[in-house]
Amino acid sequence: MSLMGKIALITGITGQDGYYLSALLLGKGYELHGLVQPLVYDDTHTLAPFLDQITLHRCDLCDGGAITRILNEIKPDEIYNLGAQSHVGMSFDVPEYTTNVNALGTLRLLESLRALKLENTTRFYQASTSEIFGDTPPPQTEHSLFNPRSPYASAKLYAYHLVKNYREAYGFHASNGILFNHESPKRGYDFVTRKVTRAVASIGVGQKECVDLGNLNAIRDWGHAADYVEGMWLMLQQEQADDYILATGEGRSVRELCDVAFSCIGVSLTWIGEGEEEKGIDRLSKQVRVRVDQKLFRPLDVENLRGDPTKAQEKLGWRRKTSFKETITEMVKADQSCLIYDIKRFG
Ligand code: NAP
Ligand code: F7E
Repeated sequence: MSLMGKIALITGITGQDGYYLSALLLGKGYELHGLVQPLVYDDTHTLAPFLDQITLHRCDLCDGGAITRILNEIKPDEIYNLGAQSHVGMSFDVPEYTTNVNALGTLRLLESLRALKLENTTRFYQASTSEIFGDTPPPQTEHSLFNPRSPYASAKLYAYHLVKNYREAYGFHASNGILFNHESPKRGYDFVTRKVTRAVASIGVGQKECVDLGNLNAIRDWGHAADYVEGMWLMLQQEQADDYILATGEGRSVRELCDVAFSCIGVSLTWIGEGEEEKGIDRLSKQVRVRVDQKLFRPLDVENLRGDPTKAQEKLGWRRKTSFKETITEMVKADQSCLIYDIKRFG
Protein backbone atom coordinates (compact mmCIF):
# COMPACT_ATOMS: atom_id res chain seq x y z
CA MET A 1 0.00 0.00 0.00
CA SER A 2 1.45 3.40 -0.92
CA LEU A 3 1.00 6.14 1.63
CA MET A 4 2.28 8.80 -0.77
CA GLY A 5 1.61 12.22 0.65
CA LYS A 6 2.04 11.34 4.34
CA ILE A 7 4.77 13.31 6.08
CA ALA A 8 6.79 11.84 8.95
CA LEU A 9 9.43 13.33 11.22
CA ILE A 10 11.90 11.08 13.05
CA THR A 11 13.92 12.53 15.92
CA GLY A 12 17.07 10.50 16.57
CA ILE A 13 17.13 9.46 12.92
CA THR A 14 20.89 8.78 13.00
CA GLY A 15 20.51 6.07 15.66
CA GLN A 16 19.89 2.35 15.26
CA ASP A 17 16.09 2.54 15.21
CA GLY A 18 16.20 5.68 13.04
CA TYR A 19 17.94 3.64 10.35
CA TYR A 20 15.39 0.82 10.28
CA LEU A 21 12.40 3.14 10.64
CA SER A 22 13.67 5.31 7.76
CA ALA A 23 13.89 2.21 5.54
CA LEU A 24 10.37 1.19 6.54
CA LEU A 25 8.72 4.60 6.03
CA LEU A 26 10.50 5.33 2.75
CA GLY A 27 9.37 1.91 1.53
CA LYS A 28 5.80 2.95 2.30
CA GLY A 29 6.13 6.15 0.31
CA TYR A 30 6.36 8.69 3.14
CA GLU A 31 7.90 12.12 2.73
CA LEU A 32 10.56 11.76 5.41
CA HIS A 33 12.19 14.38 7.63
CA GLY A 34 14.80 13.79 10.31
CA LEU A 35 16.11 15.78 13.26
CA VAL A 36 19.90 15.68 13.58
CA GLN A 37 22.00 17.13 16.40
CA PRO A 38 23.59 20.43 15.27
CA LEU A 39 27.05 20.00 16.75
CA VAL A 40 27.74 16.47 15.54
CA TYR A 41 29.13 16.83 12.02
CA ASP A 42 29.85 13.30 10.87
CA ASP A 43 26.78 11.51 12.10
CA THR A 44 24.70 11.03 8.97
CA HIS A 45 26.88 8.35 7.31
CA THR A 46 24.69 5.69 8.95
CA LEU A 47 21.85 6.94 6.74
CA ALA A 48 23.92 6.79 3.54
CA PRO A 49 21.57 4.46 1.62
CA PHE A 50 18.66 6.89 2.04
CA LEU A 51 20.30 10.29 2.44
CA ASP A 52 19.01 11.71 -0.84
CA GLN A 53 15.45 10.77 0.14
CA ILE A 54 15.40 12.43 3.59
CA THR A 55 15.25 16.11 4.52
CA LEU A 56 17.46 16.62 7.55
CA HIS A 57 16.98 19.44 10.04
CA ARG A 58 19.76 20.38 12.46
CA CYS A 59 18.14 20.73 15.86
CA ASP A 60 18.86 19.66 19.42
CA LEU A 61 15.97 18.32 21.49
CA CYS A 62 17.07 20.82 24.16
CA ASP A 63 16.17 23.74 21.84
CA GLY A 64 12.43 24.43 22.13
CA GLY A 65 12.42 27.41 19.76
CA ALA A 66 14.07 25.46 16.95
CA ILE A 67 11.69 22.53 17.48
CA THR A 68 8.65 24.79 17.15
CA ARG A 69 10.03 26.43 14.01
CA ILE A 70 10.74 23.07 12.34
CA LEU A 71 7.36 21.57 13.27
CA ASN A 72 5.63 24.65 11.90
CA GLU A 73 7.56 24.29 8.65
CA ILE A 74 6.95 20.55 8.18
CA LYS A 75 3.54 20.06 9.85
CA PRO A 76 4.13 16.29 9.98
CA ASP A 77 1.33 13.73 10.00
CA GLU A 78 3.42 11.51 12.26
CA ILE A 79 6.29 12.13 14.68
CA TYR A 80 8.48 9.29 15.91
CA ASN A 81 10.38 10.60 18.93
CA LEU A 82 13.43 8.34 19.01
CA GLY A 83 15.99 11.01 19.98
CA ALA A 84 17.54 10.34 23.38
CA GLN A 85 20.67 9.94 25.46
CA SER A 86 20.02 6.21 25.33
CA HIS A 87 22.93 4.79 27.35
CA VAL A 88 21.63 3.65 30.73
CA GLY A 89 25.09 3.36 32.33
CA MET A 90 26.14 6.79 31.05
CA SER A 91 22.99 8.38 32.49
CA PHE A 92 24.54 7.99 35.98
CA ASP A 93 27.42 10.24 34.80
CA VAL A 94 25.28 12.79 32.95
CA PRO A 95 21.90 12.73 34.72
CA GLU A 96 20.98 16.35 34.08
CA TYR A 97 21.70 16.17 30.36
CA THR A 98 19.88 12.83 30.13
CA THR A 99 16.82 14.34 31.79
CA ASN A 100 16.95 17.43 29.60
CA VAL A 101 16.93 15.38 26.38
CA ASN A 102 14.82 12.35 27.35
CA ALA A 103 12.21 14.00 29.57
CA LEU A 104 12.10 17.68 28.64
CA GLY A 105 12.80 16.95 24.97
CA THR A 106 9.49 15.08 24.85
CA LEU A 107 7.75 17.95 26.66
CA ARG A 108 9.16 20.44 24.13
CA LEU A 109 7.82 18.43 21.19
CA LEU A 110 4.35 18.01 22.71
CA GLU A 111 4.12 21.65 23.79
CA SER A 112 5.21 22.83 20.34
CA LEU A 113 2.48 20.71 18.75
CA ARG A 114 -0.03 22.25 21.16
CA ALA A 115 1.16 25.81 20.52
CA LEU A 116 0.93 25.20 16.76
CA LYS A 117 -2.54 23.64 17.15
CA LEU A 118 -1.33 20.44 15.52
CA GLU A 119 -2.65 18.15 18.28
CA ASN A 120 -5.54 16.93 16.13
CA THR A 121 -3.50 16.35 13.00
CA THR A 122 -0.09 15.05 14.13
CA ARG A 123 0.21 11.56 15.59
CA PHE A 124 3.01 11.03 18.12
CA TYR A 125 5.11 7.95 18.92
CA GLN A 126 7.20 8.03 22.09
CA ALA A 127 10.18 5.69 22.43
CA SER A 128 9.51 4.42 25.93
CA THR A 129 11.46 1.54 27.42
CA SER A 130 11.36 -1.62 29.50
CA GLU A 131 13.82 0.15 31.84
CA ILE A 132 10.84 1.91 33.47
CA PHE A 133 9.92 -1.44 35.13
CA GLY A 134 13.25 -1.61 36.98
CA ASP A 135 13.15 -4.50 39.47
CA THR A 136 9.49 -5.42 38.97
CA PRO A 137 9.62 -9.19 38.34
CA PRO A 138 8.97 -10.64 34.87
CA PRO A 139 7.01 -11.12 32.77
CA GLN A 140 6.36 -7.37 32.63
CA THR A 141 3.04 -6.28 31.08
CA GLU A 142 1.45 -2.89 30.37
CA HIS A 143 -0.02 -3.13 33.92
CA SER A 144 3.21 -3.93 35.77
CA LEU A 145 4.58 -1.58 38.41
CA PHE A 146 7.05 1.07 37.27
CA ASN A 147 10.18 1.29 39.40
CA PRO A 148 12.97 3.00 37.43
CA ARG A 149 16.53 2.31 38.58
CA SER A 150 18.57 4.89 36.64
CA PRO A 151 18.41 8.57 35.64
CA TYR A 152 17.73 7.27 32.10
CA ALA A 153 14.71 5.26 33.20
CA SER A 154 13.42 8.03 35.49
CA ALA A 155 13.55 10.54 32.64
CA LYS A 156 11.84 8.09 30.28
CA LEU A 157 9.12 7.46 32.86
CA TYR A 158 8.45 11.21 33.09
CA ALA A 159 8.07 11.27 29.30
CA TYR A 160 5.81 8.20 29.42
CA HIS A 161 3.41 9.93 31.84
CA LEU A 162 3.52 13.16 29.87
CA VAL A 163 2.42 11.34 26.70
CA LYS A 164 -0.53 9.87 28.60
CA ASN A 165 -1.36 13.29 30.09
CA TYR A 166 -1.41 14.99 26.69
CA ARG A 167 -3.52 12.19 25.24
CA GLU A 168 -6.09 12.46 28.02
CA ALA A 169 -6.03 16.23 28.53
CA TYR A 170 -5.87 17.52 24.95
CA GLY A 171 -6.89 14.54 22.79
CA PHE A 172 -3.44 13.96 21.28
CA HIS A 173 -3.02 10.76 19.26
CA ALA A 174 0.09 9.94 21.29
CA SER A 175 1.32 6.42 22.06
CA ASN A 176 4.09 4.98 24.21
CA GLY A 177 5.95 2.02 22.73
CA ILE A 178 7.39 0.26 25.79
CA LEU A 179 10.16 -1.52 23.95
CA PHE A 180 12.40 -4.18 25.38
CA ASN A 181 16.01 -4.37 24.15
CA HIS A 182 16.36 -4.68 20.40
CA GLU A 183 19.62 -5.08 18.57
CA SER A 184 21.11 -5.23 15.06
CA PRO A 185 24.34 -4.57 13.17
CA LYS A 186 23.45 -0.86 13.54
CA ARG A 187 23.56 -1.08 17.36
CA GLY A 188 25.93 1.37 19.10
CA TYR A 189 29.30 -0.09 20.16
CA ASP A 190 28.71 0.63 23.87
CA PHE A 191 25.75 -1.72 24.26
CA VAL A 192 26.54 -5.18 25.51
CA THR A 193 25.40 -7.18 22.44
CA ARG A 194 27.48 -5.14 20.00
CA LYS A 195 30.44 -5.03 22.38
CA VAL A 196 30.37 -8.83 22.51
CA THR A 197 29.77 -9.45 18.77
CA ARG A 198 32.56 -7.04 17.86
CA ALA A 199 34.93 -8.68 20.32
CA VAL A 200 34.02 -12.14 19.01
CA ALA A 201 34.78 -11.04 15.44
CA SER A 202 38.19 -9.67 16.56
CA ILE A 203 38.99 -12.78 18.62
CA GLY A 204 38.06 -14.92 15.61
CA VAL A 205 40.82 -13.32 13.50
CA GLY A 206 43.34 -13.24 16.34
CA GLN A 207 43.24 -9.45 16.80
CA LYS A 208 42.02 -9.67 20.40
CA GLU A 209 42.29 -12.24 23.18
CA CYS A 210 39.42 -11.56 25.49
CA VAL A 211 36.44 -9.32 26.27
CA ASP A 212 35.90 -7.60 29.66
CA LEU A 213 32.31 -7.32 30.85
CA GLY A 214 30.36 -6.21 33.93
CA ASN A 215 27.22 -7.90 35.25
CA LEU A 216 27.01 -11.32 33.56
CA ASN A 217 23.84 -12.26 35.47
CA ALA A 218 21.65 -9.48 34.03
CA ILE A 219 18.79 -10.93 32.00
CA ARG A 220 17.39 -9.09 29.00
CA ASP A 221 14.70 -9.77 26.41
CA TRP A 222 16.62 -9.19 23.17
CA GLY A 223 14.80 -8.79 19.82
CA HIS A 224 15.76 -7.39 16.39
CA ALA A 225 15.33 -3.65 15.68
CA ALA A 226 13.87 -4.26 12.19
CA ASP A 227 10.92 -6.12 13.75
CA TYR A 228 10.36 -3.45 16.40
CA VAL A 229 10.10 -0.44 14.06
CA GLU A 230 7.15 -2.18 12.37
CA GLY A 231 5.42 -2.14 15.76
CA MET A 232 6.11 1.61 16.12
CA TRP A 233 4.46 2.27 12.77
CA LEU A 234 1.48 0.04 13.57
CA MET A 235 0.83 1.99 16.79
CA LEU A 236 0.35 5.21 14.82
CA GLN A 237 -2.00 3.55 12.30
CA GLN A 238 -4.59 2.65 14.99
CA GLU A 239 -7.78 4.67 15.36
CA GLN A 240 -7.11 5.15 19.07
CA ALA A 241 -3.73 5.91 20.59
CA ASP A 242 -2.59 3.54 23.33
CA ASP A 243 0.53 2.15 25.02
CA TYR A 244 2.04 -1.19 23.98
CA ILE A 245 4.89 -3.47 24.99
CA LEU A 246 7.06 -4.88 22.20
CA ALA A 247 9.14 -7.83 23.38
CA THR A 248 9.98 -11.42 22.48
CA GLY A 249 8.88 -12.95 25.79
CA GLU A 250 12.29 -14.67 26.12
CA GLY A 251 14.90 -13.73 28.71
CA ARG A 252 18.62 -14.51 28.45
CA SER A 253 21.58 -13.58 30.63
CA VAL A 254 24.66 -11.74 29.39
CA ARG A 255 26.49 -15.04 29.95
CA GLU A 256 24.11 -16.80 27.52
CA LEU A 257 24.61 -13.97 25.04
CA CYS A 258 28.37 -14.71 25.16
CA ASP A 259 27.72 -18.45 24.63
CA VAL A 260 25.67 -17.77 21.49
CA ALA A 261 28.06 -15.15 20.08
CA PHE A 262 31.17 -17.29 20.61
CA SER A 263 29.42 -20.31 19.03
CA CYS A 264 29.34 -18.23 15.80
CA ILE A 265 33.13 -18.64 15.56
CA GLY A 266 33.05 -22.27 16.67
CA VAL A 267 34.10 -21.55 20.27
CA SER A 268 32.29 -23.31 23.09
CA LEU A 269 32.71 -21.55 26.45
CA THR A 270 32.88 -23.12 29.87
CA TRP A 271 32.30 -20.86 32.90
CA ILE A 272 34.48 -21.09 36.00
CA GLY A 273 34.73 -19.02 39.18
CA GLU A 274 32.25 -16.62 40.76
CA GLY A 275 31.65 -12.88 40.97
CA GLU A 276 34.68 -10.85 39.97
CA GLU A 277 36.67 -14.07 39.50
CA GLU A 278 34.26 -15.58 36.95
CA LYS A 279 35.74 -16.36 33.53
CA GLY A 280 34.49 -17.74 30.23
CA ILE A 281 37.05 -20.19 28.93
CA ASP A 282 37.39 -21.79 25.49
CA ARG A 283 36.62 -25.45 26.20
CA LEU A 284 39.20 -26.66 23.65
CA SER A 285 42.12 -24.20 23.77
CA LYS A 286 41.56 -23.33 27.49
CA GLN A 287 42.16 -19.66 26.67
CA VAL A 288 40.27 -17.06 28.72
CA ARG A 289 37.78 -15.32 26.40
CA VAL A 290 35.52 -13.45 28.89
CA ARG A 291 36.60 -11.70 32.10
CA VAL A 292 34.69 -9.68 34.67
CA ASP A 293 35.73 -6.10 35.31
CA GLN A 294 34.23 -4.44 38.39
CA LYS A 295 34.55 -1.00 36.74
CA LEU A 296 31.90 -2.04 34.19
CA PHE A 297 29.18 -2.53 36.82
CA ARG A 298 26.54 0.21 37.17
CA PRO A 299 25.77 1.88 40.52
CA LEU A 300 22.37 0.21 40.20
CA ASP A 301 21.35 -2.33 37.57
CA VAL A 302 18.14 -3.92 36.37
CA GLU A 303 18.44 -7.67 36.82
CA ASN A 304 15.59 -9.33 34.97
CA LEU A 305 13.55 -7.97 32.07
CA ARG A 306 11.29 -10.21 30.01
CA GLY A 307 8.23 -8.64 28.40
CA ASP A 308 4.79 -9.96 27.57
CA PRO A 309 3.88 -8.76 24.04
CA THR A 310 0.34 -10.23 24.05
CA LYS A 311 -1.44 -6.85 23.76
CA ALA A 312 0.62 -5.79 20.71
CA GLN A 313 0.12 -9.21 19.13
CA GLU A 314 -3.65 -9.17 19.63
CA LYS A 315 -4.45 -5.49 18.94
CA LEU A 316 -1.77 -4.53 16.41
CA GLY A 317 -1.20 -7.94 14.84
CA TRP A 318 2.50 -7.38 15.59
CA ARG A 319 4.87 -10.35 15.42
CA ARG A 320 8.60 -10.56 15.95
CA LYS A 321 10.20 -12.42 13.06
CA THR A 322 13.86 -12.77 14.00
CA SER A 323 15.12 -15.18 16.66
CA PHE A 324 17.79 -14.27 19.20
CA LYS A 325 20.32 -16.60 17.54
CA GLU A 326 19.59 -15.12 14.11
CA THR A 327 20.07 -11.59 15.46
CA ILE A 328 23.39 -12.34 17.16
CA THR A 329 24.65 -14.34 14.17
CA GLU A 330 23.81 -11.42 11.85
CA MET A 331 25.69 -9.04 14.15
CA VAL A 332 28.78 -11.25 14.37
CA LYS A 333 28.82 -11.68 10.57
CA ALA A 334 28.48 -7.92 10.03
CA ASP A 335 31.33 -7.24 12.48
CA GLN A 336 33.46 -9.89 10.75
CA SER A 337 32.84 -8.22 7.35
CA CYS A 338 33.86 -4.79 8.71
CA LEU A 339 36.99 -6.26 10.22
CA ILE A 340 37.99 -8.12 7.04
CA TYR A 341 37.48 -4.90 5.05
CA ASP A 342 39.68 -2.98 7.53
CA ILE A 343 42.38 -5.67 7.49
CA LYS A 344 42.46 -5.71 3.65
CA ARG A 345 42.54 -1.92 3.47
CA PHE A 346 44.79 -0.99 6.38
CA GLY A 347 46.65 -4.24 7.07
P1 NAP B 1 20.51 5.36 19.63
O1 NAP B 1 21.10 4.49 18.56
O2 NAP B 1 21.35 5.73 20.81
O3 NAP B 1 20.00 6.71 18.92
C1 NAP B 1 19.66 7.85 19.66
C2 NAP B 1 19.45 9.00 18.70
O4 NAP B 1 19.14 10.17 19.47
C3 NAP B 1 20.71 9.35 17.86
O5 NAP B 1 20.27 9.70 16.57
C4 NAP B 1 21.25 10.57 18.58
O6 NAP B 1 22.00 11.43 17.74
C5 NAP B 1 19.95 11.24 19.00
N1 NAP B 1 20.15 12.24 20.06
C6 NAP B 1 20.86 12.09 21.22
N2 NAP B 1 20.84 13.25 21.92
C7 NAP B 1 20.12 14.14 21.19
C8 NAP B 1 19.80 15.51 21.37
N3 NAP B 1 20.19 16.20 22.44
N4 NAP B 1 19.06 16.13 20.40
C9 NAP B 1 18.66 15.45 19.28
N5 NAP B 1 18.96 14.15 19.06
C10 NAP B 1 19.69 13.51 20.01
O7 NAP B 1 19.15 4.71 20.19
P2 NAP B 1 18.23 3.58 19.54
O8 NAP B 1 18.72 2.27 20.01
O9 NAP B 1 18.05 3.86 18.10
O10 NAP B 1 16.87 3.85 20.32
C11 NAP B 1 15.90 4.78 19.83
C12 NAP B 1 15.05 5.27 21.00
O11 NAP B 1 14.41 4.16 21.62
C13 NAP B 1 15.82 5.97 22.11
O12 NAP B 1 14.97 6.98 22.61
C14 NAP B 1 16.04 4.91 23.17
O13 NAP B 1 16.15 5.50 24.44
C15 NAP B 1 14.74 4.11 23.02
N6 NAP B 1 14.82 2.69 23.32
C16 NAP B 1 15.76 1.90 22.75
C17 NAP B 1 15.76 0.54 22.99
C18 NAP B 1 16.77 -0.38 22.35
O14 NAP B 1 16.91 -1.52 22.82
N7 NAP B 1 17.44 0.04 21.28
C19 NAP B 1 14.76 -0.04 23.82
C20 NAP B 1 13.81 0.81 24.38
C21 NAP B 1 13.82 2.16 24.10
P3 NAP B 1 23.58 11.17 17.45
O15 NAP B 1 23.61 10.02 16.47
O16 NAP B 1 24.04 12.43 16.86
O17 NAP B 1 24.17 10.85 18.79
O1 F7E C 1 23.13 -3.45 28.95
C1 F7E C 1 24.99 -5.54 31.31
C2 F7E C 1 24.44 -4.21 31.80
O2 F7E C 1 23.93 -1.36 27.83
C3 F7E C 1 22.43 -4.65 29.09
C4 F7E C 1 19.30 0.70 25.77
O3 F7E C 1 18.95 0.58 24.41
O4 F7E C 1 18.01 -1.25 26.34
C5 F7E C 1 19.31 -0.68 26.40
O5 F7E C 1 19.72 -0.54 27.76
C6 F7E C 1 22.88 -5.36 30.36
C7 F7E C 1 22.95 -4.46 31.60
O6 F7E C 1 21.55 -2.18 27.49
C8 F7E C 1 28.34 -4.86 30.12
O7 F7E C 1 24.83 -3.97 33.15
C9 F7E C 1 27.38 -6.33 31.38
O8 F7E C 1 22.43 -5.12 32.71
O9 F7E C 1 23.35 -3.38 26.42
P1 F7E C 1 23.07 -2.56 27.61
P2 F7E C 1 20.47 -1.68 28.56
O10 F7E C 1 21.09 -1.05 29.74
O11 F7E C 1 19.56 -2.84 28.80
C10 F7E C 1 17.00 -0.50 27.03
C11 F7E C 1 15.67 -1.22 26.83
C12 F7E C 1 16.97 0.92 26.65
O12 F7E C 1 15.92 1.57 26.70
C13 F7E C 1 18.28 1.60 26.48
O13 F7E C 1 18.15 2.79 25.72
O14 F7E C 1 24.21 -5.82 30.16
N1 F7E C 1 26.42 -5.48 30.95
N2 F7E C 1 28.57 -5.97 30.90
C14 F7E C 1 26.99 -4.58 30.15
N3 F7E C 1 26.44 -3.54 29.47
C15 F7E C 1 27.29 -2.77 28.73
N4 F7E C 1 26.78 -1.73 28.01
N5 F7E C 1 28.64 -3.02 28.67
C16 F7E C 1 29.23 -4.06 29.35
O15 F7E C 1 30.44 -4.25 29.30
